[in-house]
Amino acid sequence: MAHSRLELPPRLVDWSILITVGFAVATGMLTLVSGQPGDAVVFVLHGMGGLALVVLLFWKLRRVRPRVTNRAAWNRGTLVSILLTTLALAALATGLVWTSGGTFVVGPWLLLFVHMALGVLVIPVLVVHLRGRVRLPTTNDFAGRRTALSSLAVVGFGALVWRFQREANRVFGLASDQRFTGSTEEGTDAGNAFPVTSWVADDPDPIDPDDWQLRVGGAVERERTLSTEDLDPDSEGRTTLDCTSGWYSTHDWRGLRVGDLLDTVEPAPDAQWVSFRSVTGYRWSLPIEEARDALLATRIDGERLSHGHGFPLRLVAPGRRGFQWVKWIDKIEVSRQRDTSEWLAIFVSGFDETSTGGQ
Ligand SMILES: Nc1nc2c(c(=O)[nH]1)N[C@H]1C(S)=C(S)[C@@H](COP(=O)(O)O)O[C@H]1N2
Ligand SMILES: [Mo]
Repeated sequence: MAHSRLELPPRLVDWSILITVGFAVATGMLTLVSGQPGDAVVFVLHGMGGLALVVLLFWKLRRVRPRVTNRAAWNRGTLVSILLTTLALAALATGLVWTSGGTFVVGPWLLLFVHMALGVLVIPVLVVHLRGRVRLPTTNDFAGRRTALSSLAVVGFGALVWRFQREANRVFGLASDQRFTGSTEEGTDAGNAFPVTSWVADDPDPIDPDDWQLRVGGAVERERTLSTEDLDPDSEGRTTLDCTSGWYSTHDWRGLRVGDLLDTVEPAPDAQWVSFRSVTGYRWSLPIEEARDALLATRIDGERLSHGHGFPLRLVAPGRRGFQWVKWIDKIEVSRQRDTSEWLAIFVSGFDETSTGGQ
């Protein structure tokens, strides 16, 4: 069959969409653990991937439009396809609006969070959509110059439009308060007066400093238990908390350097990880060398840390995203292997408390 210049083989388009969606989802997930300035490329690639998807979807929708507009041609898969298209376009639109400085909230969520939720929802619907449809490409679909040229065009379009959007933002002064992560500023230098966020369900009762103890143990020479009087907040640092839901806040934090605390318990020579655990079960770990430079904060901009922000002790981990800055810490565990259960703990911590009548 002869193709016009603008007609690409359907399978080439479909596979390109699948690859690009995979790329967008993967880079999107990666942004959630990217917080160092050197990680900026992840956000850039994610944006370019999304924009490349716009061209591909344009091609695809042009092709399948008759199947949707003609009601007689509908089958069970049509609704799934429409749902998928809607989700994908909504994910692209919200991403585009957010990165152009659109800041509106949807219920309790910043638009960036809505964008993420839509992106995540695309995955299961895409899986249903693909069931029984996947046809492996023949060499003919991908053969030759046309494939190379159209791939180049798609990637080039993504990169060019991304560049254009940045330039437009600059000219019109849009999104000027966004960090490289896309987060916007909230309550910098305002002491405790910045957003209190719990990732899922953590909402412990205020901690009585007289009842609280910090246990430091695991792969160490001698375990230690500290009370609030033992905490000597002699270190400080100006650090940015950057929540993946789309805001950041920069403060002068004061507290104990984790390295100083570790020196007093003497980690085993082959210890690799330090896990910071909350009274709620929420936890996160850092490689031991990185952990040494992190801060266990008791104060913020000269104020005592408030309950909402993690009193009596919260982790300040430079270059890490907000969800890794554990609040209400009462346990520090040094270990040789990474605690992989933390990936589950950050989602489920806090739920058991509600079921036992706590708050
Ligand atoms: N124990 C515990 N620590 C936590 C969380 C949580 O839900 N439980 N949420 C994290 C998330 S998602 C963010 S963005 C920051 C928010 O800190 P803040 O409430 O002081 O702004 O705390 C992190 N630390
Ligand atoms: Mo967060």
